Amino acid sequence: MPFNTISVVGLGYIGLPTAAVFASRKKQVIGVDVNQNAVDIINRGQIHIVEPDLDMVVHAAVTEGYLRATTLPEPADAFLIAVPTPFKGDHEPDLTYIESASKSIAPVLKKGDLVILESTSPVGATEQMAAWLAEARPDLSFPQTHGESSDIRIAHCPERVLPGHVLHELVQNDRVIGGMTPKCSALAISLYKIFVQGECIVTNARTAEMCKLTENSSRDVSIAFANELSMICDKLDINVWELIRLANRHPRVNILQPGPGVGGHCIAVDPWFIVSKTPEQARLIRTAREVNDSKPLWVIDKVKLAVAEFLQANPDKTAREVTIACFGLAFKADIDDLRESPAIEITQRIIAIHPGPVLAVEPNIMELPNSLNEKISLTSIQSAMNEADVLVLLVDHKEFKDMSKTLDKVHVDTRGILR
Ligand code: SAJ
Repeated sequence: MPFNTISVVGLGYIGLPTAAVFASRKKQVIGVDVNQNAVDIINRGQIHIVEPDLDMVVHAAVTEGYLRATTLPEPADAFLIAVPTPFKGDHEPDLTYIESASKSIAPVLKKGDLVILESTSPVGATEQMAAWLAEARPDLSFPQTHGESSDIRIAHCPERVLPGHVLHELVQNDRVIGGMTPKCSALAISLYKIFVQGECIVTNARTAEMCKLTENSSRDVSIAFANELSMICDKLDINVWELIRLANRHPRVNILQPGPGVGGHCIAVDPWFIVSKTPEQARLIRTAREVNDSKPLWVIDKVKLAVAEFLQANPDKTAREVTIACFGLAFKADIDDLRESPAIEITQRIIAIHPGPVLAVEPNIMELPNSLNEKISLTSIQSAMNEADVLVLLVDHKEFKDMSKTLDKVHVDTRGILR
């Protein structure tokens, strides 16, 4: 077997499940992370992130001795780099984590090893990673200079799993394999075939990089179309949810759903990697980002109008006496992930401008994040429905689905829950 030991660098939302799934196939897996706390938690058989069923798989992998975490890379036969690629300044991709991860594994590389970049990356990042590795290890040969005879094989194989369904999608999804040479791709396929049941489709590294960015940009543009429609329909006094339902009866139309904006760690970031490389050409992709990023502010204007409507109907009250309840804080339905959530941004803005009490309802969490917990209280659906004067519906969690039956209050419905 070519892979006795597999190292996964970056034990976050992608790296940890990937490490755990390799370990569940009885491979020796060394997980590497700069965060000592995360390393300690994993070595206790626990997890520091939220993903359904991941705790059980990690616990089994650690207790059976297949998965071990460390802060310092150790020799392995394959290295998968799954570190964050955020953007900096004017939406320029920040490759610092890939740079430090590649420099940290370089000293332990040996002839025959495979290095895979899994992090979502701008086009050219895999070649850049190969250059960093070659610079650190002049004694080894790399595909960019030695082609098929290189000592080290390198590929880009982007992850494409949906948060909340990671363990299922890791195994079932097709995988795009972008080797720097055909032999690099072939070795990467033999690695992924350890657990991937979907098809492994070969291309080159640049196309694989662009493919991942294209997938998320395609979704961002589609959501922007739905969000733009919602703002147009609001002006024209048309129910956008009904409109989309009707338009989608056309056999070749499939419009997505408007919302309060686009959250998560990927769709609101990845399109910028295309825009920053080709600003002149990527006009639609940039505009989609701007439309989606502007949606929370549009929602805030609607909340101000809703408060004004309530005050008009209740002239004995002042704004200080108006209670607003925000329903949902997560970045999408039925998960507890609050990071990069437009619902959080909107709730924070409401707290900043509204002089009266603000309540938050989020059935998927037990306590509020630090950014909110001193300013508002976490409340049950029922008490928020009773106490609030204005309801702001931000996430279509399943728990909110039958609110419409009892709702006779002023509200802003950003997800069409009450349609
Ligand atoms: N959203 C809408 N309307 C919709 C669909 C989504 O407003 O009709 C919003 C959601 O509420 C959320 C945001 O978009 O705020 C993103 O949610 P999502 O479910 O579209 O995507 P993510 O961020 O959870 O995961 C995406 C996935 N990419 C695609 O579907 C193309 C996933 O497969 C990727 O692996 C992941 O990004 C990633 O890691 O890149």
